[in-house]
Amino acid sequence: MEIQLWRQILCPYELAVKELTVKFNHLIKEHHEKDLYSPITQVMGRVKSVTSILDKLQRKNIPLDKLEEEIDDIAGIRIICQFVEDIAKVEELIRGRSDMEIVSVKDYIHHIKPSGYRSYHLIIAYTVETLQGPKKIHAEIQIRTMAMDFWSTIEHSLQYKYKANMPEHIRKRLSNAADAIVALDHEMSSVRSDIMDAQNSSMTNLKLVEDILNNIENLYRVSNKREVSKIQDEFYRIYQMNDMEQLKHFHRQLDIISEGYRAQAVTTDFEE
Ligand code: 0O2
Repeated sequence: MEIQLWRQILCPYELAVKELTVKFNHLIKEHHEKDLYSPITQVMGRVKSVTSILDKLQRKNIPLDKLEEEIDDIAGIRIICQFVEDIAKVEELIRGRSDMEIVSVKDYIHHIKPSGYRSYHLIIAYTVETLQGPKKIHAEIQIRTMAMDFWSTIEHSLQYKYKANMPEHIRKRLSNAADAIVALDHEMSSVRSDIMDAQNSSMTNLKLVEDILNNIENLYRVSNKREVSKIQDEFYRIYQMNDMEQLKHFHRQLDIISEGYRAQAVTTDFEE
């Protein structure tokens, strides 16, 4: 196939990867903005390389003209979660969408591959708009935990290096590592609620501090500089106490002061 034709074939898949990456990243943002725990931690996307497509065609004995029908992972999205439990939540989110239709599922978490590979794969049908009009393509979404991703990235590199001839001692080490990853995911799940609580309060703390600093900055524009400087010192003092309740109280007090200045400004405007 000519290089130009490869570009033409891959172009809609490139668009799909870009769009899907934006959409999943936006889901993370929406969760954070609503102060909700996001089951998605990170999103990555790639279009399969031409060499990898050619290898797969050869391995599966697929003719070149059946490439788009038979290869489902030309467009690939990887969604990384913190906990195994998050994977089902991500699937639920995808099932609830009108722009992605799940056409098949491969559950390598309950059915671990002989290599030790664990991941949850969804093949989705997704429509992209091209110059020629809408085009429905397939894309593969791999959903896995950080630990599963760590293992499979390393194993993938070794597979690439050794092809079918992976030395037995390395295969054994990888298999041991795969068992350790199962145990690690299990351990992390058992302290999931504590980890989620810690992450939520760290996020709340971050937003509170951001809000306080914005308020102080606004006060700087409308009020006496010495007074604002005192407020700022007080903020640093309370911040160092590492006490969320004190910080919340300070935030409320600051809101009242800011409100007072706003009311004053409206009255002055009105009088003028
Ligand atoms: P690449 O380089 O990631 O694109 P198969 O028949 O198993 O070869 P199929 O039918 O497409 O492939 O489905 P499957 O098994 O769901 O595999 C799709 C992708 O999952 C693979 O794509 C890999 O990315 C990943 N994967 C599957 N099995 C393993 C494994 O044992 N180890 C690792 N590290 N990854 C795996 P490609 O095309 O093989 O490779």
